[in-house]
Amino acid sequence: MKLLLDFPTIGEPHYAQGIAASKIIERSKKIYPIEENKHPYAALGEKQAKVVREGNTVHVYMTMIRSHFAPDNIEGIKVGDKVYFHVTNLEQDWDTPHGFSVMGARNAELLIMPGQTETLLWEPDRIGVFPFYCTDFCSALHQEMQGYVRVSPANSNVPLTWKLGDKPPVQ
Ligand SMILES: [Cu+2]
Repeated sequence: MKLLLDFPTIGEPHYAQGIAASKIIERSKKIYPIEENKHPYAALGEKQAKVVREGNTVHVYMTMIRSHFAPDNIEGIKVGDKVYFHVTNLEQDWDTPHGFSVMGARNAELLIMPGQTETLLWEPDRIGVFPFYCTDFCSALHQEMQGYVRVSPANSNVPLTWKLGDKPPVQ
């Protein structure tokens, strides 16, 4: 590759690389059309958001759009569960990726492009209330984009419920 430019970036702790925009623009994918999303755990609208328990495995069918998650409040997760967050970015504006992370997860956060669904596994190992949140700056309300999961003891019988905002919980 031909070196075009090389210099230290004073005052910044990272290095930079550059490439001609013309090499990228033609290959850039701007939108993942939501109607083409065939992910088996996608929620293609907030009405499809749900939480399903199968033994110790919990599947969260979650949506994200500026500036909230659905559901944003989940109860009835237990210590020792394997919780799969299947998070669908409902945006159909290009350049509006959202991120997803949950406190205590031992893997990297997700970066989810508009129209895509990605999955994060979380295995809560202690009781408590754990926030999940958007990790990619998405708008002025980015900091509001969060929710909570309550983790109960392994032997508790707290029912699995979830809700969005002030709506009553779904069981
Ligand atoms: Cu976001």
